[in-house]
Amino acid sequence: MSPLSRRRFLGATLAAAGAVAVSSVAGCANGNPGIRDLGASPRPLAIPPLAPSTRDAAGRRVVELVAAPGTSSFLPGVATPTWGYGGLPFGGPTVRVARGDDVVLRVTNRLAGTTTTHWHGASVPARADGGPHQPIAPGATWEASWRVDQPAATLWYHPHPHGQTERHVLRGLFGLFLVDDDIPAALPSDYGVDDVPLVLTDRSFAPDGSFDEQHRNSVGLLGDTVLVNGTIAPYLDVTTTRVRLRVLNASSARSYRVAVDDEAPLTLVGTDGGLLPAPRTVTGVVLTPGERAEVVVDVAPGRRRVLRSLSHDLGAVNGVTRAAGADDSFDLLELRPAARLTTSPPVPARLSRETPLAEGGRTRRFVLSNNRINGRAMDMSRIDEVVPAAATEIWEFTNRHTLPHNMHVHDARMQVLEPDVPAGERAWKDTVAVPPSTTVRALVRVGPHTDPEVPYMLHCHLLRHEDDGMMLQFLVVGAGQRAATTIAGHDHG
Ligand SMILES: [Cu+2]
Repeated sequence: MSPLSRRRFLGATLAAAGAVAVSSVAGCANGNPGIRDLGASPRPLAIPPLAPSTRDAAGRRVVELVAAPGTSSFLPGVATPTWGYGGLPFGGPTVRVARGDDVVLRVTNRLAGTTTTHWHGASVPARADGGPHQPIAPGATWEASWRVDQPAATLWYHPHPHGQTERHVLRGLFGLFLVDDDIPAALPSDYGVDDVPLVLTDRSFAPDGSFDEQHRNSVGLLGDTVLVNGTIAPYLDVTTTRVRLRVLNASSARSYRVAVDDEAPLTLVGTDGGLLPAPRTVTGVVLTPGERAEVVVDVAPGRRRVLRSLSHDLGAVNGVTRAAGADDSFDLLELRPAARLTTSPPVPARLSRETPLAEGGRTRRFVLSNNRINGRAMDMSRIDEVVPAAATEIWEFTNRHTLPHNMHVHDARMQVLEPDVPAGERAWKDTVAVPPSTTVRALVRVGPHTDPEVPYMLHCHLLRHEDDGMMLQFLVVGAGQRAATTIAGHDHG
């Protein structure tokens, strides 16, 4: 099959059954509509603009973001009501900050209802985290400020209102949040040229052109149309021999296995929390909702390559893998190298210089079942865990459910303990997949910010599950701080 045909392929099951044309009817079993072949001509990939910033009198970098409704045109001649940040009708500008910056993020809500803005993956004080305890009322402006002190990473921002996250993100409230530090100069880093953000979302459209927000399955809202940075069937003109792709899964429920052509080697250089200690050659990277990966793809003059999502195994049973979109294979982006390319330097053999987390702290156990954690549903007034700042602990997640889940820990630096991966090679994570009937153990370090009254969140990042209450609250405390036992005066959303 030609990678240039831009045909979308069904997963193995339907393809084997002879269902060649993608059909939403055929795919409806288990709530997966499949990926539609729109027959769309490829169009240039939209690149989210960088968010402008100013310096205030104190030298702080100030970024203003306005969340507001807009109208987008994804399908020719079809107007879709959407939400966006920073004047974009859908999605948001890329916020870019550097380690050591004192930053101020000022978010104004021009929506009809309350929202919040969470800095996913950022090490921030709990009051600046943007979770459900920092609501922004319609017309109000909320300010978050902190000193950036974490390694270079591809983070993102999105709403986190109590019970409403899926709807807010689905309508278009998400953007990238890039942290820079002294990145090895040899990694491609010209934003939008050889350092390219790819925000993966999937949507289905109702007959009136609006997003379909009704047809959820057990995993959440699964779309039949893939948008990369809001573009359907995108291509990218490439002018260098290597391109770095920063891939974010900003979807509600769909997981992707990002690959090039048919599993050609690609170079993984970073995960959620930053660069790997050393590059890894892989044939694909699975991203569940909220996860990121940075990959470097080599290209040759004039030879097109196709970034695709391939079917993969989420370890799920009874067709649940299908409900998370993992049976689908489809194109994401066509790379169109020019006839003459600028030669990029080789990928450095050493990337992150971070000291790996040390084992030895206490273990906390979290059992996932029925969209609950340890049998409990989210309660905004209850403190579930109190964690000492800067301790390294082992957090053990056991999925006793038939559904895939993933666990996002706010404010945390995480390294998953994999038997085959030596300590010095572990990736930095903040969101980890926990397939059914498995236990995932991760080293977790929170802090240095402490607050004995305002909690951070631990939750499933499949947005339907999060909204259903698959979330706990934890406080991070310093020596001598007395943790609150309940939270009064919160906004129930
Ligand atoms: Cu879940």
